[in-house]
Amino acid sequence: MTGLESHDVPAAVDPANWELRVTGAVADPLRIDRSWLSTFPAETFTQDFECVEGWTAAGLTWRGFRVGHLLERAKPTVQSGHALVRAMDGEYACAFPIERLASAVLATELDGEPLGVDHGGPARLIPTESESDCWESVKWVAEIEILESEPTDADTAEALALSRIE
Ligand SMILES: Nc1nc2c(c(=O)[nH]1)N[C@H]1C(S)=C(S)[C@@H](COP(=O)(O)O)O[C@H]1N2
Ligand SMILES: [Mo]
Repeated sequence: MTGLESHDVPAAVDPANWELRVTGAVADPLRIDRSWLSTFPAETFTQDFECVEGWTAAGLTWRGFRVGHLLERAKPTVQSGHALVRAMDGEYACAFPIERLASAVLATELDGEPLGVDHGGPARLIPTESESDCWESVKWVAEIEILESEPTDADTAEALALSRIE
């Protein structure tokens, strides 16, 4: 019991073959597997999660890796100001200003256990600021694409989340 709601896991989500790619406007594109990810400094924090559909999960304790540490390895170009975080299921993607993304955590544990696939494991993005939208908490993160201009059509997360209301 986490307090999070349960949603279907899309068929394309395959945790056994998970890796995270950092692509786009970077000097060094990365493919990060679980063992490399585990060498980055980890941090733990507790937050409430509130969905725009009207439910809240109180006091979730996440553990994971600050996205900024991954971006330091990839070296975004000086012109890059945006990023698109894509889920393993293909269609779902959420845009961020790069500074906000750098402060987010890629969580691999929830409440002291490995994050299960039902709640976005192996890796779920958790923005660390208090003001964030539920659809920014991207489950099954597979790719961070660094961009020099703000994505429009590819940023599907808000519309998909709002389409679930009523
Ligand atoms: N890949 C992906 N991530 C996603 C979503 C989604 O549909 N696909 N929905 C978002 C929304 S709107 C919410 S409220 C939470 C739901 O998280 P839960 O399934 O763990 O309750 O996931 C967020 N992350
Ligand atoms: Mo949501």
